[in-house]
Amino acid sequence: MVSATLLFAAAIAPLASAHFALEYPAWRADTLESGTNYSQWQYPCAGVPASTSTSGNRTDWPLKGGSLKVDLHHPWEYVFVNLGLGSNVTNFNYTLTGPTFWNVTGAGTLCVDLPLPEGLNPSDGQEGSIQVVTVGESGSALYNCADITFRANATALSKDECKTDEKVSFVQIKEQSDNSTDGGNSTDGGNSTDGGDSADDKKSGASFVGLNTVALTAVVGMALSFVTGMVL
Ligand SMILES: *[C@@H]1O[C@H](CO)[C@@H](O)[C@H](O)[C@H]1NC(C)=O
Ligand SMILES: *[C@@H]1O[C@H](CO)[C@@H](O)[C@H](O)[C@H]1NC(C)=O
Ligand SMILES: *[C@@H]1O[C@H](CO)[C@@H](O)[C@H](O)[C@H]1NC(C)=O
Ligand SMILES: *[C@@H]1O[C@H](CO)[C@@H](O)[C@H](O)[C@H]1NC(C)=O
Ligand SMILES: *[C@@H]1O[C@H](CO)[C@@H](O)[C@H](O)[C@H]1NC(C)=O
Ligand SMILES: *[C@@H]1O[C@H](CO)[C@@H](O)[C@H](O)[C@H]1NC(C)=O
Ligand SMILES: *[C@@H]1O[C@H](CO)[C@@H](O)[C@H](O)[C@H]1NC(C)=O
Ligand SMILES: *[C@@H]1O[C@H](CO)[C@@H](O)[C@H](O)[C@H]1NC(C)=O
Ligand SMILES: *[C@@H]1O[C@H](CO)[C@@H](O)[C@H](O)[C@H]1NC(C)=O
Ligand SMILES: [Cu+2]
Repeated sequence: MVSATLLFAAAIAPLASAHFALEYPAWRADTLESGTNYSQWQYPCAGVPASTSTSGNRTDWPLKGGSLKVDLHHPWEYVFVNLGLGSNVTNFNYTLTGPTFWNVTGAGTLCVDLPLPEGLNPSDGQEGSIQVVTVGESGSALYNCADITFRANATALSKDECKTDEKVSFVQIKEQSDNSTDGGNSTDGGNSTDGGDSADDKKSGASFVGLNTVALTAVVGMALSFVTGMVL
């Protein structure tokens, strides 16, 4: 006889394994660990409070932007990386995946150097938090945050430390700049930058936080598709 608890456990296990890890900068806490009340489903930072001088992780990050390393577990997902300034951030109002967000294909490690949006010039010692959001096909979202201190003496990860798995790549989702009905009329050469070095788009770093929020509203109902997807 199969108990309800067992069924529940069986359903939860693939869910947990499908979540993602933020490897660098160090996340606020290991939100994949069992026995905590953290949940990656929870906006804005999986229920993990910001680090303080006595608790949590805060990583020195270069003044012009630094490395980001995530471990993704899905065949593909959309990824948003947002930044907020302050020591206890509530407003993640800069995007580091500008002007939009990425479509990442392949499960595994993705490591990129992310420049700050133009015009954002934090000072040495300025604190902030990075929020990484992944959105699945159904629109449900997962969150992890890392706290940072901008430092003049901080450096990006070395090439050895920052490697993207061969099977992992991403494309920038195109900005919907105009109205022209969306039917394959791509006269603008829109070849989205691919993998590797971060997009040096001079596109104003316009904030797509709004779009982000829209995409993240429907946080329901994904569990089942995950479960079936991962179990079968
Ligand atoms: C800090 O980062 C480490 C390494 O990523 C992680 O294992 C730990 O859970 C994080 N949080 C705390 C509070 O140490
Ligand atoms: C999780 O929350 C419950 C209910 O608020 C609390 O009793 C428990 O101690 C919390 N567990 C941890 C690991 O914080
Ligand atoms: C950070 O902000 C949250 C929400 O506004 C608040 O509950 C928490 O106490 C703050 N933490 C610190 C260390 O100030
Ligand atoms: C982001 O929010 C901070 C404070 O919450 C504010 O000072 C800053 O001007 C905002 N920046 C943008 C680009 O909205
Ligand atoms: C994102 O990539 C996945 C798999 O590579 C694909 O199925 C999906 O259609 C892509 N989404 C967009 C908007 O390009
Ligand atoms: C960078 O500067 C900060 C503050 O002055 C210091 O705490 C830290 O150890 C320095 N880091 C390196 C790598 O020199
Ligand atoms: C987009 O389409 C709407 C409705 O058709 C129109 O009112 C608006 O002016 C258009 N905007 C641009 C930039 O073409
Ligand atoms: C593509 O766009 C141009 C300029 O707006 C228009 O003249 C042309 O008819 C469009 N072609 C198709 C196939 O929609
Ligand atoms: C994108 O770039 C690649 C390599 O430069 C090229 O082979 C491909 O045809 C381009 N695609 C489009 C839609 O321009
Ligand atoms: Cu998942």
